[in-house]
Amino acid sequence: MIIKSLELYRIAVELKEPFTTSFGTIWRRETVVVKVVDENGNTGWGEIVSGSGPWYTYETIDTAIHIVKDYIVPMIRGREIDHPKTFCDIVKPIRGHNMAKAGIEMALWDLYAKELNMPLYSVLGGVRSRVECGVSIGIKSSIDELLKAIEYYLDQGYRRVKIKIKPGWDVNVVCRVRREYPNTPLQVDANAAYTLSDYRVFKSLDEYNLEMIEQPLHYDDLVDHAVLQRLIKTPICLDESIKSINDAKSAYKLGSCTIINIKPGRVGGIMESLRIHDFCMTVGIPVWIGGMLETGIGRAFLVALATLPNVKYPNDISASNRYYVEDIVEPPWTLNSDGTITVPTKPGIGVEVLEDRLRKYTVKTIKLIP
Ligand code: OSB
Ligand code: MG
Repeated sequence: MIIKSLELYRIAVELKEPFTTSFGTIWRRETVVVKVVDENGNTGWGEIVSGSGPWYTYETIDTAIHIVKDYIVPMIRGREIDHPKTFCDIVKPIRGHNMAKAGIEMALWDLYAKELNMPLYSVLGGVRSRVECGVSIGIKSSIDELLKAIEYYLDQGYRRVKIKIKPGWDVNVVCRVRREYPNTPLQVDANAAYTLSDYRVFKSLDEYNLEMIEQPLHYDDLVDHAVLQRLIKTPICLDESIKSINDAKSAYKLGSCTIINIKPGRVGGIMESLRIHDFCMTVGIPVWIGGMLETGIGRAFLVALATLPNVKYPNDISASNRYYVEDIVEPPWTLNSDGTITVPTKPGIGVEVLEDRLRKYTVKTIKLIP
C-alpha cells in the first residue's frame, strides 16, 4: 500500500465523570484520531493516545503531532508499505515517541486487514471471540463514593475491579473495599506514586488477596521493583516501566514483575505489543491489555490484542458508555451480561467511524498527505 492521504483530527471529548489517578485528574479526553487512505481508496483508522500534558509519559498531543508531521510523514511519503512491519522499520530511527508511532501504525493495520478482507484480531493471531473486561476506577473524594461506583460497575457485569491508589488512599481504602467485596477479583494501580521506602504499604496490602499491584514505584524503574517483588507475595504488574520488548526482557531477567500490562500506545505499536506478548508467553509471564481512556477507535486495537493466547487476566477494556456519553464508532462497544466484549468479525477494526460525530468533536484538522 501507498498512503495517498493522511489526516490527523485533534479531538476533545467530555468524560462522563472526571478520572483521577495519582498523577492528576482529567475531565475531558483530548486525543488524536488518524485517518489514512491508500491507492485503492481503502480507509484505515488509528488513535494517538498521548495525553494533553506529559503526566503519564513524556509525550503530549503537541509532541505527537510534531513528530508525525516533521519526521514520520517525510519518511513514509510516497513509499510502498507492504506490511505494517515495514512502517516500523522505516520509523525505527526515531527514538521514543511511541504513541505517535503507534497511532500511525494502527491505521496501517486497519488498512492491511481490510485489504486482506480479514478481521484485525485474526490477522494478529487471536484465538477468542470474546474478551474479558475489567473496570479501572479512579480516586474518589470518599470511600463511600468509591464503594457506590464499584457496586454500579459490578452490577453491569465487569469481571474485576481495579482501583487507583496513592499515598493516603491505599491500605485504608482496600481494607474497606475488601470488607464489602471479599471475593471480587480486585487489584490496585499506583501509577508510580511510591518509593521503596514505602514498602510497608505493600506488605500491608499483601493481606488482602489482590490479583496484582500495578506500577507501585518510579515510572522508569526496574531494579527497585525487583527488590520489592522479593519482599511481598502479591504479584507486581508493570505498566509505565515497560516501553519496549527490551524493557520486558530486562524486567524478566531482574524479576521486576510477574505480570505485564501491554498498552500498544506505550510500547510503540501493535508489532511491539506482539513481540512483548510472544516473549512473555515463552518465559511464562501472563499479560493483559491496558487502556488509555481510548475512543472507540483505539479501543478496537485493544480488543483485537486481548484475543491473543497469553492474555490471562481481564483487561482495562470497558464499554463505550463507561467513558463517554456517545462514542465516535458504530456500533459502540457494549458489555455482554457475562462481562465480556464480543470481538467484531468485519474486516479491519470491525467498527465504522461516524465521521459526522468525529467532526463534531474535532478541535483541529491537520492534513499532512498529500
Ligand atoms: O495506568 O492504566 C493506567 C488511564 C489513563 C492513563 C493510565 C491508566 C489509565 C487507566 C484507565 O487505568 C484504563 C481504561 O482505559 O479503562
Ligand atoms: Mg496503569
